Amino acid sequence: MEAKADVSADFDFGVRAKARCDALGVSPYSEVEGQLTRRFLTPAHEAALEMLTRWMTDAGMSVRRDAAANLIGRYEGALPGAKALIIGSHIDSVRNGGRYDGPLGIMLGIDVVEALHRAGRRPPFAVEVVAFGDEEGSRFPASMSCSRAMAGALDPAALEMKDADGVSVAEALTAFGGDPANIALAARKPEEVLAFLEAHIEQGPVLEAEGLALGVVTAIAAQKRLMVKIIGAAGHAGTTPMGLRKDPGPAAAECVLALERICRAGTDGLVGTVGRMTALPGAFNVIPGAIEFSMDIRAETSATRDAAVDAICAEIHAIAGARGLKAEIHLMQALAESPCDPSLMGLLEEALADLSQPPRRLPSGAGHDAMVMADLCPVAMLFVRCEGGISHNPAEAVTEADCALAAKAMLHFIDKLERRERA
Ligand code: HGY
Ligand code: MN
Ligand code: MN
Repeated sequence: MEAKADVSADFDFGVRAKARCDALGVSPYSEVEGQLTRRFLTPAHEAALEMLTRWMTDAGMSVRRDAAANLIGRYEGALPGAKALIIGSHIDSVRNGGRYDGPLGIMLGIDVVEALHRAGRRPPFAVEVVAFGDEEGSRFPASMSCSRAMAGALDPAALEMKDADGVSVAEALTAFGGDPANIALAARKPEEVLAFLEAHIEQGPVLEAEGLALGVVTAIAAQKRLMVKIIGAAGHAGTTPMGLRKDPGPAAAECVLALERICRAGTDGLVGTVGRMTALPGAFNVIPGAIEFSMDIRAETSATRDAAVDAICAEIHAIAGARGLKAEIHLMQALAESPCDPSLMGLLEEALADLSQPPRRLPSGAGHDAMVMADLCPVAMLFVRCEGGISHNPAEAVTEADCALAAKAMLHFIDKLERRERA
């Protein structure tokens, strides 16, 4: 059964979503020529919001920004001020990232609203499309600060976190036109929100391996981010005999191997990553005084995640101690596993069935704003196949056909949500 909205309108429903992600993949929507780096509260972020504002307005939405610099397009339902189905994802990227991780979910939301608008449809609920500014945490140490603000779950201390240039979130947000002092105003009331739907590339190989375009997410993995500092003694690289050094470098290498060994031996989808490592002061001819590195530990349950973190931290302290060094470990962020709403998953599966798509359920190893929005309302996630499962990499790719299918599935989902709400 075709969705009630006339999706044969004269725009490439869903296909345009991919083209718009591509359009935002270059400067001025990227901070770096020749690649996509769009971090929170940068001029590239501003340029992207200005373009999204135009596209949301053209689609029939009123558009506003909240105190956390979230961009929010609203398409009123049959009764003004009705509860909203929020469709959204993030507009920020990792450094030298892909074009679809985040933006695709926003552009598909805009296409879906435009299809409703062109068909003159007004569901019994409003539909909002949201572009969250900070999901990746690629500028400041913590991530998901924008969806946390909207869910009313942002720790005010996060506003004091500083980027590599020593600029705090609060300072950058103020300069961007946000309102850190009143960040609480960004929090939505549960009674205002019906549900949250996020369409996102799978960022993994399962759908492609099974020849499927779409999948229904069951739950999002638990994750912890930690910063480790192994402290030794800086020294002259030429005059200090090997036996007299307090070099944190080899110790850090042992720590990374310990992390790998513990995570390889784990179950429950346990994974661990050291994504950033810095030698201080960082000169050819200086034995580092300290080595700092990040740890990203994830698993399908918090229990497995925490057991691995504890084991890894114990080994780090033992390795440092055995070498007469000191280890400092700071927890930067903890996100519990987040199940998707069973009823919404069912509606998504029915939508896939309408399109003759198998109802493939799968967990998400990647974090998403949906895991934070689950504090506010029931959430659902639709996965879209991506080439080779590649993501956080400029080679990230999707097909127009899959994007068009995802948009149709979202529209069918809205039809079913409407039927449920009217029952
Ligand atoms: O790290 C993640 O899983 C997400 O891409 N921010
Ligand atoms: Mn993402
Ligand atoms: Mn990402």
